[in-house]
Amino acid sequence: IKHPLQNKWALWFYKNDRTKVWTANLKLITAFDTVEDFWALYNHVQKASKIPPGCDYSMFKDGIQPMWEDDRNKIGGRWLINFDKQKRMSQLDKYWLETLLCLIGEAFEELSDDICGAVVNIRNRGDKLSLWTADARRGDATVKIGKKLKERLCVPDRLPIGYQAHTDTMTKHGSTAKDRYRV
Ligand code: M7G
Repeated sequence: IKHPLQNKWALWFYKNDRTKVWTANLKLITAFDTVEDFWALYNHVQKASKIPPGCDYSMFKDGIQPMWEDDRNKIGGRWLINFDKQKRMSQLDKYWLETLLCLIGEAFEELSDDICGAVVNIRNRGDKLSLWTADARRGDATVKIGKKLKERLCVPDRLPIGYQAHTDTMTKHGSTAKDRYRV
């Protein structure tokens, strides 16, 4: 018998095909709800550092699409960690795996219901990792989640990370949206 997870999760791939609209490039790889099936999937797919620039992986609770428009994301936001260009080879895969383990291992405990999923964006101008939560107005819960994420990823205290509401991100063109919270 396999070891059940508390939640069922789905892994998604965003393929950078500029001839299509953003949503059409988003593909569900598979959903899983056991520890064994997570590792089978993780070991089967390319490491984040090896997928082409412009592509993303997302892992979200089953039933939540990894986009701003989903009902469970639309009033939410994300904790965002930016990586220096040279960190892709040395660090990115380790951070992404630890983020996945935080999700399936329910590291956010009683705040689990606030968690929607996580995304890694492979970008030549600097890779990004983000943890998406359900409600950007929930300040205390959001800050607790951000602190826990930093702790689990061993992000040094001197490096603050920011949280942006999706409504701010989607209306911002060019430069980055303002931070609602910082830890
Ligand atoms: P990105 O891929 O999150 O970051 O957003 P990047 O700028 O580092 O590449 C790039 C563009 O993808 C956005 O400006 C949107 O046009 C589109 N996009 C990204 N996300 C997360 C969404 C989404 O959730 N929904 C829709 N409709 N478009 C999105």
